Amino acid sequence: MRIHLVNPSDTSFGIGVITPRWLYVLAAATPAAHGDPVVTDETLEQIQPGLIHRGDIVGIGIHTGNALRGMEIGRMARERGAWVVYGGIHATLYPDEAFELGGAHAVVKGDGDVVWAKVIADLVQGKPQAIYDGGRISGEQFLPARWDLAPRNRYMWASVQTVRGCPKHCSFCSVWRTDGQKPRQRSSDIVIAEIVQLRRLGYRFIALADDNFYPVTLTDIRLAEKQGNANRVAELQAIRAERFELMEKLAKLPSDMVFFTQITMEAGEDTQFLDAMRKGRIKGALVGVESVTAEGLKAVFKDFNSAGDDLATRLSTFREHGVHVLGSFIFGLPSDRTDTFAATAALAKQANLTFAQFVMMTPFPGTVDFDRWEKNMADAEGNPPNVDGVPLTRYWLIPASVRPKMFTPHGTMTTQEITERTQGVWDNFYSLREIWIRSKCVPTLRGRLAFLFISKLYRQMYANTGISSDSARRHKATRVALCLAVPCRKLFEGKPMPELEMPVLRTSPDLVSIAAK
Ligand code: B12
Ligand code: SF4
Repeated sequence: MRIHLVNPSDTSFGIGVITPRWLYVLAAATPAAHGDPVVTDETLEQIQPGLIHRGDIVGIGIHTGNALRGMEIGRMARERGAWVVYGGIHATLYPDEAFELGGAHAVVKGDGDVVWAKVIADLVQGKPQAIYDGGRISGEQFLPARWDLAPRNRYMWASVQTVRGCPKHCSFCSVWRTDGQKPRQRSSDIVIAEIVQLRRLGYRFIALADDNFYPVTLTDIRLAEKQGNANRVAELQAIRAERFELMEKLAKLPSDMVFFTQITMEAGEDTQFLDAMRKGRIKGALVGVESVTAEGLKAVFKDFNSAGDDLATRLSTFREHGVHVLGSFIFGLPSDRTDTFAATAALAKQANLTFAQFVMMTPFPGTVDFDRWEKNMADAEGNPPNVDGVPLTRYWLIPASVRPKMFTPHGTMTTQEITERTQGVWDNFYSLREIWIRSKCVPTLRGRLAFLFISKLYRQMYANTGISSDSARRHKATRVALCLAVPCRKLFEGKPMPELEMPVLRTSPDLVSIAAK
């Protein structure tokens, strides 16, 4: 009996940008008595059905975007006589689909780190429960991943999670509802130990795959102080101190390492935090800008973001303190007008963004937007429109070739218009001329060329994740991305450092005072 872990994907590039962390965490959660699991990441290559035998256990992790492919794999595995188990955010939200359409014997909801061993034990006995609730485990229980099982020289970035959960409540995001609003932080020593293991293996570039790397803002602390809530102030300061401690320790790692994370814009008013990020070589961060207008931000419950002139200043502050920004924007919000596209493109330049992504409004399950949309879609009898018999409100089950590109009709623009204008903003931001201007952020000619390659790869890979305006364009983008991926990956390679020691870690006494400021 073998255990398989499969990360589904319709498209395989041979090279992956970021390691799908869950695969290697679940590998770590697999009891040693069962041997090393067979790990298949379909973003690299498709699964070989012949590897799966009667009595094997096949664990499949799905998010909404790859759920349909995941269910195809599950049916195939079940036909071959294997036990089929689903996990991941989509299975957590829609366990019934995995049983009805994906050949599931069991579904794990929530975190898999602790419960996976019990699932395996039950399957070995031939007595699985239908649903296992892995819950929201504490930061100390997060398992370090089995990086020794990741194929060598196939990924550009490894991924390590330092905190899970986010205190905000953006309407388009499911994280605060599924992962919770209470930050669950891992101890900095455990995070550093995992990163040291990765550097020993030759990974220089690490994505800190956090929901929000800045879970406590200065405003949060000020508010708690104003309310005279001493316990809350102490709790927030402890979380903040832990962040500084982690960044101090990152700074002690080899100087060729580069980290990237996801963060809210509020960090732009906390220059002490940005300076610590720079020192810790967290050289870039995805910042959810979402909209350049105050109405747009209100619509997505993100009015803690800045708008107007203040927005460009806030974003530029990151860059001034040595942190590059990948700005993330949403198009298709009810308040968007035809001039929003040009205004967004102009802001992206004015704010000195190094990278940007422009996504189309999509109601993801588990979000406030989805609940609202699902209600609005129903007719008088409560039935939503459908495509070939599949309700639009289960759009992920509609084959990609006939799946609509936008789901929320816009008041003043057609879907085609929004798609084309979105595409125009991508083309403009990633034109050779614009990339070359931005590449000035790296000092050498070689570096600038590398920047150009990576920018083009990013743009092409993104064109494949649903925003492209037609399938011919999507296929072309996949071909170009395939050609760019191999040379790009080489740029990320590091010489393995098998002798690398854990840095001497001594908590600096300054940290307590930093946190208190
Ligand atoms: C890092 C990250 C990224 C990175 C890296 C992705 C990668 N290759 O790993 C980048 C920036 C590239 C990215 C891109 C996108 N992402 Co993203 N991402 C995340 C983030 C913050 C962390 C993922 C992670 O590594 N977690 C750490 C691992 C260990 O946790 P995990 O995956 O949840 O797995 C645990 C459990 O779910 C469970 N489990 C998972 N699988 C299985 C399988 C089995 C068998 C079992 C038993 C258990 C199990 O056990 C695991 C361990 O506890 C999540 C938020 C989140 N909290 O999940 C969003 C998230 C997954 N992303 C999301 C989205 C929407 C996207 C994009 C579509 C964004 C966009 N608009 O373009 C793209 C899609 C990319 C693609 N084609 O796949 C959504 C998905 C929503 C949904 N319903 O599917 C999330 C939930 C965030 C959100 N805003 O709601 N993402
Ligand atoms: S979009 Fe970002 S800030 Fe908003 S709830 Fe999700 S993780 Fe938090």
